[in-house]
Amino acid sequence: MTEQHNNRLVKFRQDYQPPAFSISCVKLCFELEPNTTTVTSVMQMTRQHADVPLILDGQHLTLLSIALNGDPLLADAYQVDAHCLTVFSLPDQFELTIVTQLSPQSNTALEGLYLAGDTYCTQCEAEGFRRISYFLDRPDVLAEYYVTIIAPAQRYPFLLSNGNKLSEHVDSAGNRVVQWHDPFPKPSYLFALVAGDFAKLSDQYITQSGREVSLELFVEKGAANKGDFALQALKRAMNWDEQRFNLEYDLDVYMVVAVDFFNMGAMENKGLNVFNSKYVLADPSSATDRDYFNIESIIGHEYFHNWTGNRVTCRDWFQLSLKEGLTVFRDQEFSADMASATLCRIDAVKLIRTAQFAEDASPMSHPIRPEQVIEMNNFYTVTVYDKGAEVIRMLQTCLGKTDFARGLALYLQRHDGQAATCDDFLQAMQDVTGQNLTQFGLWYSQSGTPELTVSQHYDASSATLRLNLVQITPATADQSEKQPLLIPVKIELLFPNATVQQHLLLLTDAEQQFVFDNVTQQPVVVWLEHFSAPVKLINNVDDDSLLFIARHATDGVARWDAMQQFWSRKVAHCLSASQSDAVLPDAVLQLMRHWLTQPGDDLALTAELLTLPDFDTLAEQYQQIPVNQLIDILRQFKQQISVKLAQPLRQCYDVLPFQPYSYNQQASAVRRLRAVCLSYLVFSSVDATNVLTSQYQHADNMTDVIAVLTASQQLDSDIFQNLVNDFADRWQHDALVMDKCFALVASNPHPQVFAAIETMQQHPLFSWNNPNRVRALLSAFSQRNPAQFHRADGKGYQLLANSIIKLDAINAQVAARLVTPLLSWRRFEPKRQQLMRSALQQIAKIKGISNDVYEKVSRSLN
Ligand code: B3K
Ligand code: ZN
Repeated sequence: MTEQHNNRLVKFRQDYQPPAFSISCVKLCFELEPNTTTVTSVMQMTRQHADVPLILDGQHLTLLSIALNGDPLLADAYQVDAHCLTVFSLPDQFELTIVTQLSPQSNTALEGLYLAGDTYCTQCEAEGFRRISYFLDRPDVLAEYYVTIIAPAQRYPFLLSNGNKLSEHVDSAGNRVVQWHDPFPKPSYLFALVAGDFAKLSDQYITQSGREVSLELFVEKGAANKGDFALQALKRAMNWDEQRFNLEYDLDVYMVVAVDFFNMGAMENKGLNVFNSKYVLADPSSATDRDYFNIESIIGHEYFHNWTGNRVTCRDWFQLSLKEGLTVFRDQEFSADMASATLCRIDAVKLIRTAQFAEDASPMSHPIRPEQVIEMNNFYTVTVYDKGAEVIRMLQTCLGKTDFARGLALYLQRHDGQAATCDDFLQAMQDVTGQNLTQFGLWYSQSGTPELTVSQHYDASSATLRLNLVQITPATADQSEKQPLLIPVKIELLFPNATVQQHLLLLTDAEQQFVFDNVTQQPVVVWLEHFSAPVKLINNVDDDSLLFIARHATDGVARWDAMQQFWSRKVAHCLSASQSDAVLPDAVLQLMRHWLTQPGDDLALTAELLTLPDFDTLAEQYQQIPVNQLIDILRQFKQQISVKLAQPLRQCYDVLPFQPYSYNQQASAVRRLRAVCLSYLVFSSVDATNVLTSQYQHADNMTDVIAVLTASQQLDSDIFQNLVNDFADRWQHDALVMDKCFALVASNPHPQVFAAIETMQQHPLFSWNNPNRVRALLSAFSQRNPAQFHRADGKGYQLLANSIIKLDAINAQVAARLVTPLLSWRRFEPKRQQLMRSALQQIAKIKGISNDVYEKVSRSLN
C-alpha cells in the first residue's frame, strides 16, 4: 500500500509486488533532435497476472502513437496522465509499439535523455528511463535490448549504446544510423545512449579464458592525453576481479564515455559506462594524487558492477545496498591492493565517522535497506553505500575471506540474470558456510550507530584478562526500538615483552564478557582494530596507552585511530574545562617529534599520524555541536604544535625531495607528508610566505600546488588571496581545475568568502546547470567551511537556502544533495537552530518544490 504525504507518493519496502507483465525484448529507435527527439519502442510483452491493465511509467513525454500487434489503439483503449500510460484489455502475449517525443535540450535535470553542449547523454538510474519512453521502469523487469540511433553524420561521429555494435551506415539524407544489441537481459536503469564527437582512446584486454575485449574510452576532443590513466586503471580492475573473485568480463567491447554534465560520479550502464569527466581526465599539472586515486577507484567500482549490479541486479530499489554496498566493498578492496591499504582504510573510516554517523543522527536516518521512500534518488546515501560496504566487510570478517568468496560465487551463480534481494545474498552466504546469519541480518533492517562501551580488567594473581563489552544503539529518527547486533570486534593485545596477540570477539548480546586465561603479563588492548565494525567506541584506556598504541600497534589504522582518540579527548577536556589555552602534554609532542625526525618507511601513515581530527569528526562526538569552540581549540592545538615543533617540522619539510611527478604510492606519500608539514609551518615559520610562494612556483604538479593554497587559507594575511588570484588566472579556461579554485574560494574561513562566492558565480565557466560547478562552490562552502557556514548571524544558511531554491527548478537531484547540512539543525544551540530552521521553512514554502527537496526538508521540520 502506498500513502500520500502532502500529495506525494510514499513507497514502502513491504509493499513489493512482482510485475504484472514481463518484457522479453524491446527494440528502440532514436531519431535525435534537440527539441523533438522521436523514440519508437517495440516491446514483446507477456501477461503475468490475470485481469489487470498494463500501467507503464512515463514522464515529460508526448505520446505520438500506440499500436497493439501493429494496429493503432482506439482512444478508449488507453489513458495517459503525467506519470503513466494505462492500456486496458490486453491479450496474454502481444507486441506493443509506442512512439513518443521529448526534448533533450530542455532537460536540465540531467535524468533521462539530455543534451549538454553538443553531446546527447542518458542517465536512467534510478527512474530516468521513464523520461525516455513509456516502460515498466523498475529493476525487476529484465529485457533484451536492440537500439537504433539516427543523427546527423557530420556532427555525430559516435552514436553509442549498450552491448555489441551490429551495423553502422550513413543514409542518403546524411544521417548516421547505428544499431546495437545487448544480449544480456537488463533492467531499464542500465540502458544508455551517448551521441557526440569525441577523441577516442582504444586498447585491448585478454580475459583469463583468452577472450579479446576491446576497450574504448571517449573523452572531449583535445583531452586524449588525459585519458590514459583511466584506461590503464580499467585493465587493472579487470585483472583484479579475475584474480580475487574469478569474475570475467562478458561482452566484446567495454566503453567508457567522459561527459561534463553529470549528476554524480559515474554510471555502470552495461558495456557503456558514463563518467563525470572529473573521474576520468588526469594529468600531473591539473590533477591531484587524490584525483588519480578517485579515478582508479571509480573506474574499478563501475567495472565491478558488471557482476554485482548488472549480471545480478536488484529486485526493487529498497535493495540498492545489495549492489552498492557490495560494489563499494569490492572497489575498496581493489584500491587497497593497488595503493596503500592503510590509507584506503583510514579514508573509509573518516567517511563513516563524519558523514555516515551524521546521517544516522539526522532526520534522514535509515537502515542500509531503507523502509520507505518518496524520491529514490535521495537514497543514494553514505548509509546505503558506505555503511553498506562496512556490513559486507563485517560479513567477510565473520566468515573469513575464503568462505566469503565462496558465498559470493554461489550468490552470483544462483541469481545470474535475475533481480535479487539482500536476503538472497545472505542466504547464499549461509548456505555456503552453514552459519546462521539471522542476527547478522539486523544490520540490514536496523538504522543508527551502535555505541560500544568497552573495559578491561587484568588479574595478575589468576593470570586472567577480562574484557567487558556493552552495546547500545540509541533510537533514531526513523526507529525507536533497537536490538543487539552481531558485532565483530577485532582486538590486539600488546604485551610489555613486545609480543602481540590478535583475536576476533563476536559480540552478540547487549553485554558480554570475554575471559582470557594464562595471560601472564598485563597487555595494552587495541580495540576495534582496523575499524572492524561501524560503531562508536567508548573506552577508558588512558592517554599513555593511546600513545603507546599509536607507536606500537601492528595495524596502521589502529595507530592512527589511537591518535584520533587521543586528540578527541584533549579537545573534549579543553571544552569541559572551558580552557582556551590548554597546554599540550609533552608526551604527545615528543612522539610527534619522533615521527618528524624519523618518519619511517610508510610516510603516508606518518602524515596521517601527525594530522589532527577534522571539525566534522569531532563534531560527531557531541549531541549539541559547539561550533566556535571546536574551531578555536583545533586552531590553538595546531598553532601550539607548529611553535613547539617548528624546527623538526621545517627539517622534515626540507628533506622531503621534490622529484618529477609520478603517481605512485611512494611519491604520493612524500607529497602527503609535505602537505601536513606545510599545514603546520604556515603558523610558525618566520618566512611562511616564502615557503608557500616557493613551493607554489616550483611545483610541477597539482598536488603540491593545492597543498600550498590549502595551507595559506589558514593565515590572516592576503597571501591566500594573491595565490588564488594567480591560480584562477592561470587556469581560467580549464573547468575541472576551476572547480578546485571555486572550492578553495568557498572554503576560505574568512568573512570575505561571501563576496568571493558572488564573484565566482559571475565567472565565465560557472553555470548553475553544471552540477560540478555548483557542488565545487556550494558544497565546499557548506561542508568545508564551518566557520562561515555556521556564522552566528545566519548569513551562511541564507546563502545555501537561496541557492537551493534557485537550483531546485533546474536540477532537483543536485538541489536535494545540497540541503543535507541544514537538516541537522537540532544539533546546534538555540540561536543557530532557529536560523537554520527558518532557512528550511523558507525552502519548504516555495511553490512546486520538487519531491527530492520536499522529502528531506519535511522529514527535518516534522
Ligand atoms: N549506480 C550509480 C548511481 C546512480 C545514482 C542515481 N541517482 C553509480 C554507482 O554507484 O556506481
Ligand atoms: Zn555503484
